[in-house]
Amino acid sequence: MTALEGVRILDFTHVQSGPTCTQLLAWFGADVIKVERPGSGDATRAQLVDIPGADSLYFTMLNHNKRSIELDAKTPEGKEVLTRLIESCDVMVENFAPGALERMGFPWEVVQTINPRIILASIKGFGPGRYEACKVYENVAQCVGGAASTTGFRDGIPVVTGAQIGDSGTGLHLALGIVTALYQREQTGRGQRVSAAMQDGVLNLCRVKLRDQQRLQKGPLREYSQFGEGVPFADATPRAGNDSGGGQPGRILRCKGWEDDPNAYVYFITQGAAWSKICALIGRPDWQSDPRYATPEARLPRLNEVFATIESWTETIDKFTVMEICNPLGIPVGPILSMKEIAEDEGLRASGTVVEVDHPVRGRHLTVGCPIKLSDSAVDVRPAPLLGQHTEEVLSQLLGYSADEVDRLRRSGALGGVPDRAAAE
Ligand code: CAO
Repeated sequence: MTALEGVRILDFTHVQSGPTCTQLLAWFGADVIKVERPGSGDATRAQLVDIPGADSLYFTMLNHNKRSIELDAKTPEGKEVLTRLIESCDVMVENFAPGALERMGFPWEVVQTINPRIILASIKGFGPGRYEACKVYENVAQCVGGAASTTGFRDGIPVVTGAQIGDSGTGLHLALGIVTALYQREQTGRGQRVSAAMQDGVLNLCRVKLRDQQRLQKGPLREYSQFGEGVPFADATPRAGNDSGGGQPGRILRCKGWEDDPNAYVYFITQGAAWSKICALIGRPDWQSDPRYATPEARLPRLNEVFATIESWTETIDKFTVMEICNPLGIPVGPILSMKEIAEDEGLRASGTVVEVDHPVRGRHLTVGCPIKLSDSAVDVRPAPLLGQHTEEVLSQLLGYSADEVDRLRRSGALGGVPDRAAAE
């Protein structure tokens, strides 16, 4: 048995943010039925295509373990099917542009009337207010949520991060909202609306930067490199390069081979508790007792010198050796792993976080499995569905349509053309 067995999700999501949410729910055992526009489906199926004729990795890596049906929800017949789906599902998830669901004729009031137990979960770019009607993609969310203004180096332009905190991050927030609402429904018997705005999700992940904004009003941020460099602070949390976000100063330091390998670096944290071990390791035992270096507070104006000295040691060995030496000593470090190294990482494969999946059209491909491990709910990562692969199965088995009725719906154009069954089998 899986954790969400018996929970049925009407998955009206597309692109990245919504699909990451419903994929998590599918991995936890929910029956996720992805509703897609006939003929084209989720736009990501055809984006960044690497194998002509096959759904892109963009799509296949975000839609594992789901079923797909083709349905034009704007035709009368399509609306009839959608209404039956709303009746029989526990959760409806969508991340259309603001107002799209309403234009389709399915605002919350209608959805709730059709099924008072349903949970309607939505992702939008912004919450209520000035920008609520705007469309938003990942990098916009990173910019308006405070990530870009605080990422990068002080003397450079704002930078967005490769971690998709706007899309996948908000999907994760929404998934938590959904299971929380399902839990509340156990007590009340009622569904509810769950909303997650991408700006809010990014800001939630940038919480420590809003912390620093307030600390700044009381004085300089002494753990930021610019403090030691004597560069005055302006009135907003600055970009802090690779400075550690917490009270334990850290930096990215060169390791052996950095001249040719763009990832021959290690993140090194000078945690107070490990200071004596660090001093011994880098050949500066005198720093343990020297009052200019002995305490974290005394070191703050000297971080550039401290890290340059540590780097003259890390430069002599490779990043994995740094980790092997430092870990037993309790010194927190981390090698900068490339995507190539991550793809080949035996530990990640053993834990099921990096998985190989067989797709009926594209063949074997690599994906990121479920990053959350439940001891009593095993995850079996299955390939993403082909467009409309389960249209007839869902209509007949779940909604009880007869073959004649399905035929009528297909002729109306609400279900698209005949699915490519050969490819699916
Ligand atoms: N049947 C009938 N119509 C369908 C349909 C279906 N099965 N699926 C989608 N549509 C229609 C929608 O109803 C909408 O029609 P209207 O414009 O007439 O209302 C239309 O398709 C386009 O939907 P959209 O506006 O959501 O898509 P878009 O490509 O224009 O915008 C995006 C994409 C992501 C910018 C927008 O959906 C959005 O802002 N979503 C909220 C924020 C979000 O999730 N962003 C992250 C995306 S991942 O980077």
